[in-house]
Amino acid sequence: MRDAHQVSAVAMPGGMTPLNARREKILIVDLNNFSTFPTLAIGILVASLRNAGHDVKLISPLAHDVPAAERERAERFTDHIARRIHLSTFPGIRIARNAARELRRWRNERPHRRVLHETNKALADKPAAILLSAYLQHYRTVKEIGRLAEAQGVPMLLGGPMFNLEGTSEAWRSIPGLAAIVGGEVDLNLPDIVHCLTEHRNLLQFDGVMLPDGTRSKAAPPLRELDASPVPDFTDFPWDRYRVHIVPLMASRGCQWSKCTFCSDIVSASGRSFRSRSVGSVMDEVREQARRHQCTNFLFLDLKLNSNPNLFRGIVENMQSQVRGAEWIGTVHVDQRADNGLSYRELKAAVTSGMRRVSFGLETGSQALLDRMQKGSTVEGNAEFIRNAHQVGLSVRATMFRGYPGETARDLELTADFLEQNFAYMDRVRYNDFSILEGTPIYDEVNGDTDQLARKVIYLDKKRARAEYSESDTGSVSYRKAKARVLRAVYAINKRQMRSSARAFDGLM
Ligand code: B12
Ligand code: SF4
Repeated sequence: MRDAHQVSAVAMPGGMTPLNARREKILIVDLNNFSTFPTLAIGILVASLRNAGHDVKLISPLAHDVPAAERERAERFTDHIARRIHLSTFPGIRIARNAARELRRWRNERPHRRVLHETNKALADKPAAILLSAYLQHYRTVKEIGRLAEAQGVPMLLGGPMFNLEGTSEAWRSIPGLAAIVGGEVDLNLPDIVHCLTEHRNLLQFDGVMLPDGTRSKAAPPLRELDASPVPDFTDFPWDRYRVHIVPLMASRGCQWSKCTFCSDIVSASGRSFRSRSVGSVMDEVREQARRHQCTNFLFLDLKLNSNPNLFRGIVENMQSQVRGAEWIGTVHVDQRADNGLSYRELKAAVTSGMRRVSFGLETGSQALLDRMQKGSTVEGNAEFIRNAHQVGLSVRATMFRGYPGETARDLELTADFLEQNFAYMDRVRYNDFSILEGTPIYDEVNGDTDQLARKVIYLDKKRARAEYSESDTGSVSYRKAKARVLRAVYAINKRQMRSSARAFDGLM
């Protein structure tokens, strides 16, 4: 028998109010398993349900000894070799490398026995529903959990950053045990959705819902009332297992620029269109989380913390008065606005207010390529930013990629020049192979049947929302030589210890 305590009435779409909203047992499994901090989306879901009176149980794999992947750290020579193989364009190596990649992906995406075991145990308690927040690489785990939920007669609700893409929900909707997929930000209406689910009412009254039979409601609009989103509840995460206590938060969602042709963040459920919170609400959250977790370290997960320079400045001005000794990090975009919030003086003030590390999308050292990507940045602007940030005391991290469609040996040479010239000012470079993700302008370009790029598409992986494409001209000797230079420069940067003031934040981004 379920608990059936009355809770305060919750608002329904169109002003309906359920008369018998009950306290329900809800099970949530965190499919992300970070070794260093709790998952923001899960904290929001838990808080939203608990604030409405529900009894939430969270399974965090780390608490059950499931190994969590560490991200970046000072690299060894073996990391350099692994990257060279990973990014190889030499035709002979490519075939073996691709097979090894597939194998690794298959291994990484295997459902973890312990997660399934713990979930099954919790399902035996007959919660009213099980909720999963999934990245697309979690498909097989979600499928297995769906089977377990179905066997126990517990409805499963699925959400996550990419389910606002119709093709993706479509590719996932036949998973067993699934009651519905939700593609939208549910900070405020999750209790209503859960209420309808457990009462077997029509979920299509909510925006962004797809049912297993393929029927769906209209797309969910981006959530505007961000200040009304609950303070995330991270109390069930295994804090004793984190090497340093760090609280993740978001001061804004989306990106004010929103133009980069490759960017899939801005097509995600929470990344569509820019919205920012008030400084007051961000500071309330900072203070409250510091109190709950005796923690002074914060990780801003905003796509672009300087989208609204006033918000960035507000954080800088207020942080120390809210949490004495606060240290924090975030990601910015070095755009060309007259006021982008990233002047030398502003970066210096940020360091005084506890900022220790900054990450940004450098992408390439070629202006022509930056322009083709519509990155909105200049090579000189990026270089100036890196030097300023380093000089004021920040640890600088940059993300970059190889293989943007049409990239030439010359583009790579310029990238190598850039890294060699700015080597001394950077702590980490994350250098990946380029992926084309669904919903992005570049995806539409390669997916279109009229464009010549379309001929290079190998296949569209709908479940993972990405296109695999073949590259031309990247196997040439000059391209490979230039790439080897870039990789040497990346390794020279990454093998160093990072700035000591920022070490608590190593490997987080
Ligand atoms: C910050 C971030 C990180 C951080 C922290 C991650 C974290 N979860 O805390 C770090 C750097 C660690 C990280 C790592 C990775 N990330 Co990441 N990350 C993000 C980013 C920028 C924001 C995530 C976030 O916190 N959003 C804020 C919350 C509030 O939004 P949300 O998660 O969408 O949740 C809302 C709704 O979706 C909905 N919802 C969510 N879950 C559920 C569940 C139910 C039942 C319901 C009803 C609704 C619902 O309501 C929520 C509240 O509004 C997103 C981009 C983006 N715009 O989302 C990428 C993103 C999530 N990451 C992505 C990826 C691929 C990764 C990596 C795999 C990258 C890599 N190759 O290493 C790793 C995975 C690490 C791991 N799992 O072990 C992809 C996932 C795409 C996919 N394939 O599904 C994204 C979308 C980026 C992208 N566009 O490609 N990431
Ligand atoms: S600046 Fe960053 S978040 Fe904004 S569109 Fe470009 S890559 Fe995406």
